Amino acid sequence: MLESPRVTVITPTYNEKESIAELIRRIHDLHIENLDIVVVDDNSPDGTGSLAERLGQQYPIRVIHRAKKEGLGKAYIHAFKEVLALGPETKPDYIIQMDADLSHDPASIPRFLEKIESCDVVLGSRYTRGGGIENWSLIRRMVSRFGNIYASLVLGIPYRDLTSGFKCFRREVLEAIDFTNISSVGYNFQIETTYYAHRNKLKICEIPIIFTERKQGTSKFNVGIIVESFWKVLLLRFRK
Ligand SMILES: Nc1nc2c(ncn2[C@@H]2O[C@H](COP(=O)(O)OP(=O)(O)OP(=O)(O)O)[C@@H](O)[C@H]2O)c(=O)[nH]1
Ligand SMILES: [Mg+2]
Repeated sequence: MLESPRVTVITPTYNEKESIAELIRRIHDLHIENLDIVVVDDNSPDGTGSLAERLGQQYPIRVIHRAKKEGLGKAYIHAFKEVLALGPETKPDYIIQMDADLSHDPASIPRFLEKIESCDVVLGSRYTRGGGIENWSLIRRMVSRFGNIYASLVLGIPYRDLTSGFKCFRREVLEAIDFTNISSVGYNFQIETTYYAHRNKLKICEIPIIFTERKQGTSKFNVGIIVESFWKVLLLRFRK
């Protein structure tokens, strides 16, 4: 029998001590073979990093500790590089990225793994049939909707949810991306990885997800993140 693919789930954390244990437990309870979890913590003042270390005694987790908060884009790039540098025996075939605040439901992971068999990148999409958002204010919905339409028009790419943070990549896709080109810290990071995959003529698929607003912890959403996305999408459009 063929061995099941190796899967690594990466989740960045900054002050997520209320949700990280439940997230890890719910991923683990899916009983997916050959699955590892990487937590990338930016020295959370609430102790998420040390809590994740303790959870590592019970679950297959690796914790990357970074010295200071630098935004989720930097945290992901750090984790991607570490995972891609593993030896051939331990390198994952598929890499899933998801938020740690339970806005992304681990129960969707098997659908990502099914879809990635026939695609290079799978986007968890809130704006495709069957997808949606629970408990977001009208203003947050409008910002997200507008941001997606704007990015899709400026970049000329047809996907419906470009800012989603719940995604799955074949390892080769991440190997082909030059991360030195990526400087975004906020949602634009999500747009950039998908844009580079699109430019490399890879097959990008969307599956519906329901995004639920965080119930615990504090939001890191701010105007700076929106402003960054707005102008960096333009820069991206005109970059060779
Ligand atoms: N390591 C690291 N993780 C971060 C950083 N900023 C955000 N995150 C994590 O990235 C994920 C997404 O960030 P969120 O703050 O949930 O962003 P959001 O879902 O747009 O907004 P809210 O849920 O309203 O806060 C969460 O798991 C955060 O803990 C950061 O600077 N460093
Ligand atoms: Mg969130």
